[in-house]
Amino acid sequence: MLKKIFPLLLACSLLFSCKNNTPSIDTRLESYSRLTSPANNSAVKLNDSIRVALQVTKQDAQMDSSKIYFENSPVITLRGSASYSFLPSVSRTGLRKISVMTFFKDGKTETLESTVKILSDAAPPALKYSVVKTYPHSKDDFTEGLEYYKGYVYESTGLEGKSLIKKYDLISGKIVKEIPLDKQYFGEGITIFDNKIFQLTWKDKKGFVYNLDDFKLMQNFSYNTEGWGMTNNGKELIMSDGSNKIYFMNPNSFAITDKLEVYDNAGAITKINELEYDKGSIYANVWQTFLVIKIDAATGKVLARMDLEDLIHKAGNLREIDVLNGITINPATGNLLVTGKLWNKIFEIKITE
Ligand SMILES: [Ca+2]
Repeated sequence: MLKKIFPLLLACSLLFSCKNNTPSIDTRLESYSRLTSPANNSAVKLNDSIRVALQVTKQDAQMDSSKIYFENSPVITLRGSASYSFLPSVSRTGLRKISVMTFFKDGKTETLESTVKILSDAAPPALKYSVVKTYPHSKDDFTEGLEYYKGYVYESTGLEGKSLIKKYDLISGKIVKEIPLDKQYFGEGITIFDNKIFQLTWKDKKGFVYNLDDFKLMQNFSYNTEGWGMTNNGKELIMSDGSNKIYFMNPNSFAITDKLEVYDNAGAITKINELEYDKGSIYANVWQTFLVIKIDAATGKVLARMDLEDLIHKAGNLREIDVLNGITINPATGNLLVTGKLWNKIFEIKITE
């Protein structure tokens, strides 16, 4: 085995030196300094300052000046040292890059980078709720998308071979229209915009657009991530992909126009699933939890959280039902309509703060 590795290493090193035409120890790659702050992947809260500190590690090296950048925008140029605290100009949560370009007196220039997580500056309060009404829901439906629109519920369901889109009456549950997806697709979030239904699929990176009136397929679109939840803000489609990211998408070109990274005051909230936009906020199911979170659609901050575990026990036989998923607004009351995969009810809940 060793005999095989040694010629390979030799070949690699020869290739490296030939390609780069440099000696095997390249002094230009020698490090002069290291960033002692901020530590990579460290957390900073919105409206907190970020401390940058650089330590010269090479003996006799003398710093001339250094430039600090936040997300590639210059913050300050310092002479003779690189220790500085600044309040970043940022209103959104998420990962951000700090870089320091240092000039040494012998002509060496060195750039070091670190990433910080900008967290929310406030713990999300726990919202209380009460169930004001229940409506029927098919216990055969593996709910992935739920939207209430002009008196009818539109629902997209998952699983290959079982995925469909249906329209039904909220109060009676009576089905008005239903179409299956091709067997290879696992249906995910839906939203209604511009008299069309937009639907995501889970892993195929392919979405569908249907005419709202007759459910006729109008076109396909593609995206680069998994497809999970969907909603819209009256201008853009909004989608989740199972991470802590929420994407805004142009409804005509399907280009991604913006992206949020969702954080509360402790860290990223991942597995964001079904969505519902309402007056500048996005309600979201968090997969495999009992939580609905309320996200600020402008910043990514988690504004509030709501634990719906109580509903699971009212939603059918526990051995048959799956997770909480499916959230929409009843515009007549302003209440939320929520359900879950294979649940036998939709619950109308009123937030009581
Ligand atoms: Ca929804």
